[in-house]
Amino acid sequence: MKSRAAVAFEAGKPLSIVELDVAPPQKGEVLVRITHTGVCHTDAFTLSGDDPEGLFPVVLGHEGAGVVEAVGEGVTSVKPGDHVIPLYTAECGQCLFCKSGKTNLCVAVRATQGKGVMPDGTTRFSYNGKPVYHYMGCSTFSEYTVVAEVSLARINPNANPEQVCLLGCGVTTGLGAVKNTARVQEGDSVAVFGLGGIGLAVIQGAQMAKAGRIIAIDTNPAKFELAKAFGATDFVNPKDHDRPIQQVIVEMTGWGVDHSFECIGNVGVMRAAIECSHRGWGQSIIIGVAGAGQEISTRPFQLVTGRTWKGTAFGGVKGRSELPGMVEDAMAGKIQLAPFVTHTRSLTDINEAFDLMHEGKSIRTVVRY
Ligand code: NAD
Ligand code: AHE
Ligand code: ZN
Repeated sequence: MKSRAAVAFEAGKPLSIVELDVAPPQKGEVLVRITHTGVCHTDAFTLSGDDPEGLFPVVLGHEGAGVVEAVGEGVTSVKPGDHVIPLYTAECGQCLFCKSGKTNLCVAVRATQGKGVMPDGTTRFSYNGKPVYHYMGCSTFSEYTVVAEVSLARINPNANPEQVCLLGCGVTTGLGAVKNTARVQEGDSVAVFGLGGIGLAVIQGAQMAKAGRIIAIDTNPAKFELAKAFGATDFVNPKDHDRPIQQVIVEMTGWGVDHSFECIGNVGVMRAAIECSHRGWGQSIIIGVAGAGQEISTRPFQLVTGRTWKGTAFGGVKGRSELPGMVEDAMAGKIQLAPFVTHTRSLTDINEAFDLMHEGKSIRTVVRY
């Protein structure tokens, strides 16, 4: 079948709106009609050419919501008409990782996903007879996409897809990082570096956990207003200080914060984030994705003196088990999604979503088909 799609033909170039050919779903696969997709910084990161797993031409996008159009052989957990959110972290329930009870990092389709192909090693997308790669097992920048059955969460059909698509990545990642990875407790102090969709979701999660002080840090002060609305108590622009930002945070708090979160993808800021965490028990959670060749460093003394460095993918959330409940929570007003949707665009204007992100004007632009 034909599908309208925004294709990244080359790194560093705008997406092209074209009509792709989409092959039918094979065994264990599902054809989904995407109705809405967010644009996450990770899409821009891969488009930039900095992603070691980046492949071109590719259909990017991993923060979508849609409706099942058709299912391949053996698919039992979803049927045509079901409302779904594609998952870049699958949940097969069978692999060592799923069964461990310790992680959400299912490996059922991860290896082929990282190579831009379906589990059988081929693509369902093509353009002028040539294969076009899949992305993160989702490829939500195509109206019709094919994903593995294990990469779909079935959700309440009455949910607002323009908002709940953000549970496909940004908001879930931030909330989950607080709840599952850091396990923030009532009264804890928190520092959040980077106030995009991820950082603001961390702030929302910290407020839900009844954190005490929530320090919001960004070089773009325009982000502070929304951070305040989500519950941040203190606002720091590193550009206002002539000393390392970790020093500023330690001075503000005495010994540093109980939890810090890096939501940018900047290895220098990752260092600042661990170094502003509390002597003896502070921890820092890396959420940001850093480019090929980048490495983190700090004095080992930072860890010797009781700090813990951690990371999180999709906030440690198991998508098939947990996303349906999070969608219910959003519908019940327990999770706020509306403030994240600062802009909407049609597919033909999807490149504006990237421009708005790079200009620091948007939190999330949601693209509708
Ligand atoms: P975004 O571009 O919307 O937000 C980033 C924010 O960081 C911006 O507000 C920007 O002004 C701020 N910033 C940039 N440099 C800064 C600096 N030196 N000091 C302070 N603030 C600075 O991005 P996003 O969509 O919120 O994503 C954030 C990061 O999280 C990206 O690296 C993305 O790839 C990553 N991410 C990771 C996961 C995961 O599962 N681990 C999930 C989603 C996104
Ligand atoms: N491809 C990159 C890594 C990218 C990465 O870390 N992705 C995050 C999700 S970002 C969502 O916006 C993640 O979940 N990672 C775990 C995984 O299995 O991909 C690289 O460095 O190769
Ligand atoms: Zn993302």
